Amino acid sequence: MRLNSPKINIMHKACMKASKSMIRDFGEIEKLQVSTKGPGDFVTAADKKSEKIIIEELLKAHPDYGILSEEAGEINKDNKNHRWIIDPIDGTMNFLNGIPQFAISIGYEEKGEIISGIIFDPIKDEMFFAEKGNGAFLNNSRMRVSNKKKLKDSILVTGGPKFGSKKREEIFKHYVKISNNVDSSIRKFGSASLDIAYVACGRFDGFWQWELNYWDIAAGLVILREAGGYVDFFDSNQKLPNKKNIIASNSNIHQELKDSLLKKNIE
Ligand code: 2AM
Ligand code: CA
Repeated sequence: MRLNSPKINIMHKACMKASKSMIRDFGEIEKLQVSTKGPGDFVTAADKKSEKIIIEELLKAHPDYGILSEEAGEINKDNKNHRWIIDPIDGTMNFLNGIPQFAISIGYEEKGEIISGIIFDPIKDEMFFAEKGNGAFLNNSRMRVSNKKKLKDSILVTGGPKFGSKKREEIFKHYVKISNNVDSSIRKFGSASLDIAYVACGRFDGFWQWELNYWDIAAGLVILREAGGYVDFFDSNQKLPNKKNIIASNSNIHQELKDSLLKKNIE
C-alpha cells in the first residue's frame, strides 16, 4: 500500500478481514456444497457475515461515525459529518453462480462528499483505492484512466436493467444506440463497483448504468476522479446520495458518451 492514510488503513483492514470469510464461502459455492435452503440464502448469509465483519472493524476505529450499508441500513444516523458507505458484496449474482467477479466496496464520506474509497476484489487480489488529492492506486501502483480519444474505438461496460425495472425498454434502447456508435463490443460484467474500478485503471474506457444504489458507486466516485476520469449523472436534478444513473469514463470520451446517452430522440 503506497497511500499511508489512516482512513485507507482502516478500510483496508476491514476488507482483508471480511474477504477471508468471503473467499471461504465462495469456495463452497464453487464446490456446490450450498445449504439445503439453496444458494440464494447461502449468499445472503455470506453477504451479512461480510458486512458484520466490516462494520465491527469500522466501528472499532470510530464508534461514532455514521454507516450506510446495503443489508444493515443506517447506523449512527445523526452523524452527517463522517460516514462510511458499504457494499459488502457487490456482484452478488456473480458470487451466487460461482463467477469470480465481485468486490467489497467501502467509501468514506465527509459532509456529504466521498473523500476516500476502496474496492477490493478478493479473488484476483486487486485493491483499488484512492483519497482525494492523493491519486488512485491499484495495489502498489499508481493508476490512470485510458487515453482513448473516440467513443467509436472504446470498450464500454454497462449493467442492468434490474429485474422488474420500469425503465427496461429505455435501458435497452440506450444499449442499442451506444452499440451502434462503437466498433468494439460492450461488456456486462455484473459488478458496478468493479466496472468503475476498471475504468479507473484503463481496462475499460467508459461505464454507464441506471438505477444503481449509492453503495454500488460511492467508493468508485473518488477512485475514478483521482485516476483522472469523469463522473456524471443522467438525473442531474437529483443530489447525491440519490443520484443513481451514472456515466463514468475517461475524460476524452466523456462528452461524446454523455451526448449519445442523453439525446432525446432515441429511435
Ligand atoms: P449487487 O450485486 O450488490 O446487487 C449488476 O448490474 C450491478 O448492479 C451490481 O453491482 C449490483 O449490485 C447492482 N445492482 C443494484 N441493485 C440491483 C438489483 N436490484 N438487481 C441487480 N443488480 C443490482
Ligand atoms: Ca452492489
